Amino acid sequence: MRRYPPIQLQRPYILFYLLPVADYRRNFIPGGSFFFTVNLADRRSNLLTKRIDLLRTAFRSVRARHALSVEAIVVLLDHLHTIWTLPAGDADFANRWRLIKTEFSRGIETGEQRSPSHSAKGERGIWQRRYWEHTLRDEIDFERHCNYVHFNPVKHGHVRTVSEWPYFSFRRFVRLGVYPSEWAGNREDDGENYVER
Ligand code: NI
Repeated sequence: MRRYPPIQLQRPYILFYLLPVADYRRNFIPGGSFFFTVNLADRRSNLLTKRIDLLRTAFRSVRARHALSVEAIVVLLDHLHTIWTLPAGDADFANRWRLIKTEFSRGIETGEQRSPSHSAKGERGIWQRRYWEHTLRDEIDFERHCNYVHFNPVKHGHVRTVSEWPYFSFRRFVRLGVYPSEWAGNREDDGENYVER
């Protein structure tokens, strides 16, 4: 009588495909994973995508000097949303943002309008000084905010389907097996209170 392999043999394959999905959530560190919304001062500006090269350089240079894991990011015309993980015991995201903003601004020709508070401190007027920070609570919160980040270009009406947007970490997530390439978003994760102006 012919013997068939036990069905359990298939399990490693299933695990192989499931693991990467679970893996990205494991990057969550309690008290060390953050969601940010960071805005340009001028909301009619498109400097972030127009000078995406500068923004990439600014991120690269801060990452060369400080531990910083960018878990997810979307760059829109005038603002960005991103999820960072910092090493345990180091929650100094403020300094990292200061460096990124300063380096980006340095590459932009001067002459922008400056608010009185920017002028008073001798700062450039490219970025809004304040930004939104939310410390992610758990892996579910982490996952929801990743979904929020990647759906954002559709939310803002820049593209009709998620995969059309060029400036975000979506393709990395597709490679990891987190999303199918035609991922249509998860509207229930598209919370109203993630601070969009
Ligand atoms: Ni947005």
